[in-house]
Amino acid sequence: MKKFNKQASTLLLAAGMGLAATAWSADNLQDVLKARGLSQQDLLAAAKTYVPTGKRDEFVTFSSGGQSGQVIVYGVPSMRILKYIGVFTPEPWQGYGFDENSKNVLKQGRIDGKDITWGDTHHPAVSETNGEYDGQFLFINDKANPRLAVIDLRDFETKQIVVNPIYKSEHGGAFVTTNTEYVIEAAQYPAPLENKKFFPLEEMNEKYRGGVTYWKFDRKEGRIVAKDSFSVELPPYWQDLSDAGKGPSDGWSFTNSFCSERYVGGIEKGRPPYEAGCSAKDTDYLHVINWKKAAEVVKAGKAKQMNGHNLITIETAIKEGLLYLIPEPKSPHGVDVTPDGKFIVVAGKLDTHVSVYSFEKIQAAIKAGKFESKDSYGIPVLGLKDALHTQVSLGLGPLHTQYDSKPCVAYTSLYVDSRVAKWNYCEGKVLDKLSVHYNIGHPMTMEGDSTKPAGKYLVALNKLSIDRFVPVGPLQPQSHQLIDISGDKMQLLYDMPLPLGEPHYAVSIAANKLKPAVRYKVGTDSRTDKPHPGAVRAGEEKTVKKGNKVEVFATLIRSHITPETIEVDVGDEVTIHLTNLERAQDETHGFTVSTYNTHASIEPGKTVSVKFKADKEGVYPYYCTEFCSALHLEMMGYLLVKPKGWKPTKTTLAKGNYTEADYKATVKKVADTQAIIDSVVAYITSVNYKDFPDVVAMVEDAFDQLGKTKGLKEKHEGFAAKKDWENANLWAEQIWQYQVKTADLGLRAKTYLEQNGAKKVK
Ligand code: K7E
Ligand code: CUA
Repeated sequence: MKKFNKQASTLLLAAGMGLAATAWSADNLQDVLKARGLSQQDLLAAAKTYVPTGKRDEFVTFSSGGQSGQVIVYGVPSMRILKYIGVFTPEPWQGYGFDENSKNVLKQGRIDGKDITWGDTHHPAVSETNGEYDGQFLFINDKANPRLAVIDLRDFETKQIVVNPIYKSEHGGAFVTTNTEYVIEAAQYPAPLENKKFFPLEEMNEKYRGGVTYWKFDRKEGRIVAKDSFSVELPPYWQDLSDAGKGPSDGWSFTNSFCSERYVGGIEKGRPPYEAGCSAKDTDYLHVINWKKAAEVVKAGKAKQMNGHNLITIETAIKEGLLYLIPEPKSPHGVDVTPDGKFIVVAGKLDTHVSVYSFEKIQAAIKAGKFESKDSYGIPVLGLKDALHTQVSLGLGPLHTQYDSKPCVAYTSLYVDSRVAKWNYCEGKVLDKLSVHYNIGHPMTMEGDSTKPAGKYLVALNKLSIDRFVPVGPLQPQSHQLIDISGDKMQLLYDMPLPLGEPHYAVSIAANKLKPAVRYKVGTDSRTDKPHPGAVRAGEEKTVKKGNKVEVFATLIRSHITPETIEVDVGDEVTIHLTNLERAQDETHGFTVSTYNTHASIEPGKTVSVKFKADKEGVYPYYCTEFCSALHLEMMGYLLVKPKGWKPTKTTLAKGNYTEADYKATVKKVADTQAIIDSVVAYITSVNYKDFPDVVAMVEDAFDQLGKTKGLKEKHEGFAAKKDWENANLWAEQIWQYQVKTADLGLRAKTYLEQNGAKKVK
């Protein structure tokens, strides 16, 4: 770290001083600037985003993967992509949707008995404790097929998908309440709530509805509990985004809407289109809901059952005093509660203003029963003036707002202007504007919708990249732009192309709040977090055949899969349970069987099953798909699918022509390698390696590998005594295989120690 600061400051110093002094860098730096046509400003931006090799980012961003149905994970400020998490869509690398355990998760997302293998992810949310991101869980919604997913940040895997039982689309999810009691999901396009029920569009007002769903989250189980979840029925206004109250407004939630005109288009019938009819009025409605009260109403048995789900009808919501409306200027898109929970910011995409509502004023009006009117469904409507704190004109097409660590400072995206506006919501004044490229949707600051935003950076999630990147065909990459917000003026630092779906929204969390595991307890089904019934330990591997069902209990460890032959009869249903016995960090094995469309990623300790019907006879290699070790390519086996009634005619395998000389050569190789291992061990133990946890883990793993040679010396010597040179040679060779893995780890540990300043202990 010290080194980094020194280098960075030298770099900046050199730039600032017109590249005068410092011996080591000045000429080089100047040459680079010249050769690459860079300015000082470029250099400054580079220094602010560059994360040197071996160093890590300060923040981790979870970005919606848009139409990919996934989540994209990247670091800030480097903007280096770290992972794609398969959520609503199969993701082959992680075996997601290709092994049985993850298929079970995707199956939860079936609708009306049908697989839906794509999703339109919009808004990720990190779980919160007291309104601060706690880094335990991530939630994300699917707009197209109203669903919500739970990702556990202990392993970054999708654990659960719930289907909204009453909507046909949704948009205002996922937003969590202050202690993640509920995950909020609001509808988008109104439709009949009852499943598979047809009503003509002429009955929009009477039969079509919207709503807001509150999914109950059980943090201990890490799962949503459907039976304890509920929805509040809403008029067929197009509910849009939501946010949960915090601090003084905790217990309440806010959902904006548009098309409160309840317009029905029909361009083909000569009617003006939706875009005209849905934006005709000057105001729409902000829905203000007391969710704590709603939860009590459900508990008291006052909810109706709709498709097996708790629904508080509009009528009940009015009677219980838990639902109010406030006018909001013109076709709003975005509602964001301030970190202190005192204000609610709404931006109208066809208005130049953002409207800042005061929670205190809203409460006072409700308490005083001061309503300006009722809507057509009898819901009390508060006067805009009675609820408003201030309105600020920011520019064209304001959408979403995020917050700074500095009090009262907010950032709002201006879609039409292609700018970010920095402004003060307490005093209602504009502070700065910055152009982005192009047509920004959401802005996103570090921990920007928690009660304690971290400031520092803002990412502009832009809808168009147009001319920013090397062209790659008509479909252009998406664009995330990193902006420095630490000073008074915003500074654009970096453009990141993102080639995987539209970035609607993202959340960033301090990296040190994430505590992901490096391995599973051996035999864990990672999708249920429970012991996998197909798990076995080393030496217990077996193949069991019952009728036409074959079950294989297999293990994987560098560099072999046990068993190495699986024999089945054509037509058998084959299930292979795979347990990764590794304890070493990052020693993942993959698994596939040729042409049977199956794949698994088996991280250390995990057990995964793959299943297929062996419906064609033949010989099908299976192998490890991760280059896990020097002998990775040998980590394979054969699936033999035998024809009906097949009988062997030949019963011995071909032999190698090994001689006594071969055996002796192998024994010598083993002795030489042992000498290398001994010298590495001597080095490692001569320094303070125990002060380096990563090295301690490597050393443990190395000895673990070496431990597997136990008994093999006696074995090869036994065969040698019987002059069985083939077996003698091959068992000696197997010792060497373990030695190679031991040496590999030992050398990695040695390099690490040398590069990280290990000190002699004696
Ligand atoms: Cu794209 Cu939040 Cu769905 Cu606005 S949303 S841009
Ligand atoms: Cu295991 Cu490659």
